[in-house]
Amino acid sequence: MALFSVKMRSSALGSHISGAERIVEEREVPDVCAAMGTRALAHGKGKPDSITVTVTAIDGEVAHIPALPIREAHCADPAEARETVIDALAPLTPHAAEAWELLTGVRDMRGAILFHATTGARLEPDHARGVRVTSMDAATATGERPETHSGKTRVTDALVLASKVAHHPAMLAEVCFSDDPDYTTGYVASREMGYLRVPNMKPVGSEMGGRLFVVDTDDPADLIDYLEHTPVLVGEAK
Ligand code: WAQ
Ligand code: MG
Repeated sequence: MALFSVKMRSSALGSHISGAERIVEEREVPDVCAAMGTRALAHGKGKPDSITVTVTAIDGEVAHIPALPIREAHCADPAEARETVIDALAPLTPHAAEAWELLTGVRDMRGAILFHATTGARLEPDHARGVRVTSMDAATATGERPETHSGKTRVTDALVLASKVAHHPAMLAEVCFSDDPDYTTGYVASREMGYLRVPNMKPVGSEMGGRLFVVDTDDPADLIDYLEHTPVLVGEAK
């Protein structure tokens, strides 16, 4: 069955306010467009003066992949979180501690760092922006009641992204924490370890935040194309 990508972005005076993306069946397209418009107008960051909704038919089949299973680490403070993340990365790269330092040192990136597992070098073409993962949605979002999806949580969004990311063979692991000063739980994820939630990755009130992908490839062009463009629907955990 043909599916459609629906993307929304809103801005005011040329600066970005919010964005959203869904992959849905044709009959859901009108409701999803309406819901995105409503959400864009109600966004806490302010009233947009421009809302763009783009609907694109997806050519061919969309890959369905399972969600990573969720686990929880117990970390009392950022020092324990650092240890948990470095322990998780250590079997995959000799540069695990450098990956942590790099991730916790960047600011205001829109995308993710690509971190070469063998050398610790950065592979993303634009270091200020990073690589942005798009073209994914929760498979449960398709169906009779698109409005049930509108309350999707931060964890669901992160799990969908992490599951798409982990699925690529050149991807060894991901580490993420939000730049939202009030949200201090991050995660480390991979095909082997699943999605491990890591509390207290940063102190409350900190504006640090970012994403880092530990990769095993010398030429990331195919990987970047997959992350940016290959449509993926993420189903229930296996
Ligand atoms: N692709 C790549 N990188 C991204 C993307 C994307 N689509 N969206 C955000 N980033 C990067 C960017 O550098 C942000 O600063 C950083 O990730 C954090 O983004 O289970 O909310 O959207 O409770 O603030 C984790 C939930 C929530 C953990 C992460 O990230 C849990 C979150 P945010
Ligand atoms: Mg954020």
